[in-house]
Amino acid sequence: MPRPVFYEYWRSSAAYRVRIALNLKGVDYESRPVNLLESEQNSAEYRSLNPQGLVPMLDIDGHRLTQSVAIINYLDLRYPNQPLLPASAAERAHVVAMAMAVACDIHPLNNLRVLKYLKNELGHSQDEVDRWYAHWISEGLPALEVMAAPRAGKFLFGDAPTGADICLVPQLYNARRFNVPLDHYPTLLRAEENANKLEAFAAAHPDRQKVPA
Ligand SMILES: N[C@@H](CCC(=O)N[C@@H](CS)C(=O)NCC(=O)O)C(=O)O
Repeated sequence: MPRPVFYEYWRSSAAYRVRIALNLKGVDYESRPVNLLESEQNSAEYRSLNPQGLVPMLDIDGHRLTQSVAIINYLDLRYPNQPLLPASAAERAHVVAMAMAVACDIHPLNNLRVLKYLKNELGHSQDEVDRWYAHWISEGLPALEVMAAPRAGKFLFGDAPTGADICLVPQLYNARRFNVPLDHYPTLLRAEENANKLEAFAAAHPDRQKVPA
């Protein structure tokens, strides 16, 4: 099988999630940058690969996979070493709920195209857009802290990283970029700190990616 090709952008948090999963699973891949600031995601060429015009997209095993959570799920089934979800149905639902609290309820509201629409089409100022961004993070993270705390260990669930940590770490990276205070989330910060001690997470950090010229 040819090497998987990963269409991504260094600062995309959805791509950051998949980089972590690829690293945790030990999958060797070729990175193919899609420059979001140059709107390459909207080119006819890229939309022919992903009709949604979003990164990431993973070309693997003859499949073109989109949606970070679906890609991570594929990788988890395809490479069962180091499972990213617990085996029990109830624990799995808990971990998926935490991942979705980020991936479905925080991240989409702060996506580039949403921010551009607020500014360019609806005429909001940069200050208002920044407040919007911070608002949805500050709305979502307190709930995630409460969800995670009772069953967290070194990570959001127990002592091994799961899909929930894979979604958390890029979201906290985004929060810091927009100066959102994070002091009230000890469980989230502990999971992040332990995650970033792992090379799979550290190597996926945006600062370690190739930035398009
Ligand atoms: N639900 C999608 C979200 C993907 C997404 O929002 N990607 C962003 C980067 S993090 C993007 O491509 N944005 C381009 C745009 O907004 O035009 C996933 O998890 O893969």
